[in-house]
Amino acid sequence: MQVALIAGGVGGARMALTLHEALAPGELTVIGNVGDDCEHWGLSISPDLDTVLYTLTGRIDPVNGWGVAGDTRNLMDTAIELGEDDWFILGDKDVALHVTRTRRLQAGEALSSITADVARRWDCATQLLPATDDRLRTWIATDDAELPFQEWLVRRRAADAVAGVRFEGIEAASPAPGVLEAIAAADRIVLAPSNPFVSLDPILGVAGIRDAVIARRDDVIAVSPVIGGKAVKGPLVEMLDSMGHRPDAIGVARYLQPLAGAYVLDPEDAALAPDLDALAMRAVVVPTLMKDAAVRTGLAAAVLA
Ligand code: FO1
Repeated sequence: MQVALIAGGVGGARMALTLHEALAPGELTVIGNVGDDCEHWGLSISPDLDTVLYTLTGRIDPVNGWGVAGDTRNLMDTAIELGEDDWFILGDKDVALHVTRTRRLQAGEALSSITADVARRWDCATQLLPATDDRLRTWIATDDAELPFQEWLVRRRAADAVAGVRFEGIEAASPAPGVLEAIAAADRIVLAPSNPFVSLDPILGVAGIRDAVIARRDDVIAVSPVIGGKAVKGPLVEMLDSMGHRPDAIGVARYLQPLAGAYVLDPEDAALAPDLDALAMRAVVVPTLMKDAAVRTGLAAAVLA
């Protein structure tokens, strides 16, 4: 069975692991968000692609959900002594990946090629594709200013209410090699429990991707990133509210309605299932908090059924 997962953020990486564990090698393709990419200390960083790589290869820091487990901060400590910014944490092992990516991008290699090579070297049987090889950057509009995504999320701790989101470069961006093919060839397309505004939209907004998913709506299933009115991680509920959407699992379902014919709700939200009828979305109720292998197995079975 071929499965394409559209994924961003920590929820996207956990869903990738859920499907990766359930499927045979080579059956899963993850299409990852690059809108969160940034340059820091001169390094090219792709947090969402790296979080998938670290999660699928057993390297992920289980507490933060990003970065490498047990990583040290020797390089960072010295960089700070020398006057570099201290607000974005880069562990030593993580930096090694950014060094190789930066060097290879500067030599003219595509991000998709570098990502595939890293996945191969780390024996990752799942194919990981950036949505695009072109430069795409998410900007967050607040009442005072427009901020680069990581400055808004990490430096300012998502404290500023979101008035809007802009994807710099998206009009000119083309899908990376294999992205549209993976969507067309998939038996099942999964929209991860990711923030739809800042994790899914910068993927879906790349030329042709949204239309390719809509064309497959009957085979598309979205997993709610909201459980009991709370986001599993990140400022999604506040964003739903500030951007005029219902701040719960149905608010997200409405937003994804044109794309997905089925929607997974956690049992905590089972009472919301009838609301999906009006959206022509089939309700699937199964535990979605991917904290242990038993939940991941059950969620994968429900999504792939
Ligand atoms: N998140 C934080 O909250 N603080 C950090 O200092 C931080 C550093 C960081 C470095 C590399 C990386 O791949 C991810 C990092 N993240 C950090 C997480 C990142 O901001 C978010 O997971 C995603 O961008 C959200 O999709």
